[in-house]
Amino acid sequence: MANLPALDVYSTAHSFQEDETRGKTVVVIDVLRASTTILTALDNGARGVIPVQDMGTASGIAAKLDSSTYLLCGERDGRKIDGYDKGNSPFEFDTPTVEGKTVILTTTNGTKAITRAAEAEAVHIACFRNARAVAELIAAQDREIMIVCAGWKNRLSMEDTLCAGLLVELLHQGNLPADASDGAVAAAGLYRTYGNDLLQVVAASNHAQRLVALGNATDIPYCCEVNVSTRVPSLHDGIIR
Ligand code: 3SL
Repeated sequence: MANLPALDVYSTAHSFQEDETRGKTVVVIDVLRASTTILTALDNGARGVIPVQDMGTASGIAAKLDSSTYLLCGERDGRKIDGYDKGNSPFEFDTPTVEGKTVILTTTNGTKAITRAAEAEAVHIACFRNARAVAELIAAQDREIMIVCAGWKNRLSMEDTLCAGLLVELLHQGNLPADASDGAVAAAGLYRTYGNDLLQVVAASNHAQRLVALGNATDIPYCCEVNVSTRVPSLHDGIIR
């Protein structure tokens, strides 16, 4: 892809200032599991996903909606929040559950990263499952790109950085420009090193191990499937569609 806009990779939900996003395209990645779950809910017919930072905001939004129209969903530290309809496993968001519903979602890191990017010109949600579709869309937008990995509690996550690297590789097809940002070079290098063993490397990551301990091992291979969806979820007026 020729004449690509400048891009950088940010390693956690808090590694950027909110006002830095203005005028730019932001791609938020939370492979395990918020961005994969958002994509799955929309692929399975959800009307939209409202990402929120905290439970108070989630209840406030729910209180204004007809209870038959939404699902209140989310996790803290990987566990479904007590009293919520669903947690944050993509397998909870099948068609019979989500079709026609608005999903209100609050997660430990992913929805924080998304809401912190809300001042951007465009905010897209990426994971392995839709990486190529996201790369094609952002390459066609003539705006500086910020790839934001959600990470885990302000620490880098292997799976999100690998997915950022895949996006960089798809965009630059192995030929990073001489002035590429350190973030882009590091993420692309990580992907080049481990991309052929994606599932194995992600399964060994800190967060995958946490999910396995919580009984969510089957989420990991699903979240590691690459380019199986052509949908690019995007945030508009606080709702991802
Ligand atoms: O951190 C997040 O936003 C989550 O996606 C974490 S979990 O995979 O649901 O535990």
